Amino acid sequence: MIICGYAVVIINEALAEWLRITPIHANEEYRMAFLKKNSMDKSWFEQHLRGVTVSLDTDDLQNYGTDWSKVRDPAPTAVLFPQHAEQVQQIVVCARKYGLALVPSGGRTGLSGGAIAADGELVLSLERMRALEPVCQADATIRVQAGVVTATVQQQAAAAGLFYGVDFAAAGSSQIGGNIATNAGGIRVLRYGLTRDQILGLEAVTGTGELLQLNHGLIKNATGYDLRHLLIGSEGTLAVITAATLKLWPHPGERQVLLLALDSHQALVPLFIAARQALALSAFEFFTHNCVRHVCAHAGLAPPLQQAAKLYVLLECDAIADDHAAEFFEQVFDQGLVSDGVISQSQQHAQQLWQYRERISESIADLRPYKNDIAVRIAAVPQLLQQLDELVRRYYPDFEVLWYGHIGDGNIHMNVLRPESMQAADFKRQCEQVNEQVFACIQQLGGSISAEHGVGLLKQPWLHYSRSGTEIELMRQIKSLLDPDGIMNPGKLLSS
Ligand code: S2G
Ligand code: ZN
Repeated sequence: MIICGYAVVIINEALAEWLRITPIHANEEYRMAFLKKNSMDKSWFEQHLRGVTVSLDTDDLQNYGTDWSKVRDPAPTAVLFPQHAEQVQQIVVCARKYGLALVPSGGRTGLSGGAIAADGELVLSLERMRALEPVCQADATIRVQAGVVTATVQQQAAAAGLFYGVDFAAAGSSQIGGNIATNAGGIRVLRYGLTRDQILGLEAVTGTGELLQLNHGLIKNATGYDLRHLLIGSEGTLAVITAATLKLWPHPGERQVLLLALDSHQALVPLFIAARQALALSAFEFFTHNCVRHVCAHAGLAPPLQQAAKLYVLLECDAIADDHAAEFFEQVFDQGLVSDGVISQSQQHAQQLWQYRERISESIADLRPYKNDIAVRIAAVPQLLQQLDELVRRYYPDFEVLWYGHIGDGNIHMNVLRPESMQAADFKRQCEQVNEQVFACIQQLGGSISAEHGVGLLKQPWLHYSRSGTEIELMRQIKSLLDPDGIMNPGKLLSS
């Protein structure tokens, strides 16, 4: 074989044309030679992707090539802005033909590096695909394109007297397509489930360039494998989500928030059981006192209670009569589960109390914490917290660790703050060493090393703690079927 890069490109191009498939193993070499040969300038895209908006601007490459994890420096080749599914198909077919990697991109609020483009990929941004249809009252659904912001869906549902069940702090920036690709959870999974549970119809373009219309908004459909659930949570590695039909719920009306002080994490599950029996719960969250300290400093808030507590529970339920609330509080106080508490007196007060939980993440974002987002069955939460507490004391004696999360679905966020005296690289290395211990606990409890933030780039080395070798091989085979050229978000979720 002639060895110069140019000749390799010619041979590969002929091969690709003949096979209509670019062999993934040739991709890197082929791609670099291709980029060089074709100097991938604006005219190349105008020629090969007619009608598709493309940006090669440095600012766009920097902005669209990263996500909230910032785990690698962005370095995409270009950012593409399709307006509809047919243009997404056009992009996939072109990427297959020339062996170019695609990174689907929504609101880029991900925390595991799933939307990072650091190796010359093409970022496929869905942000120009923002169409939404009117709410269908009969079906209690809304059909939206992938680029619609989560908060917009919430507003459209409320305007129609209905309720979109998924909510989290980043809802004002995240997009529905990205929520589906990562199966986003949030604060009300306890009552409404995950994003997965809201999807009645799904439109997507697979890595072969086929356009799928899945389930068509049906509630019942017993006609074989449910392919929408294969794509939900696949992090852009199988297909590009282009639209969805979302389930809407009856609006819950006025809600009550109780913020309760606890002396021990052993009280968490008994309190959860008591609350679920006594109240119509929609959320049951917890956080340690140092979370309150960071939120109060960040947001300029007074502490929620006069006396600082070891940890807190914030629960949300349907509005309750004063005497019922007092009765519940008295019950759990007498059982020694809580030491203090406050109940919201208005919807505005409820929203104020939510700030102590919802603003934790933003209050420490600048400190670049090392994040663990783990899950076990609710019954195993006390044992997990006990084991992790012992690990933290042994391996992180000088680190500040913030614990918060969603007891109502077994999801714990363990955020470790880097000591000022420690270099970022040393800190990351030490945290990753401790991961082996943390994830061994998770594995022993049958838990998940990534509850809601996805695997992306960051959690890949530890996937085997939650998924068996057989499962990982099956995932690889499914990927090779839906993305035979390996162009779909390569290197994410499954190591290449
Ligand atoms: C939460 C938000 C992201 C983070 O607050 O429940 O999922 O900081 C988190 O971990
Ligand atoms: Zn969370």
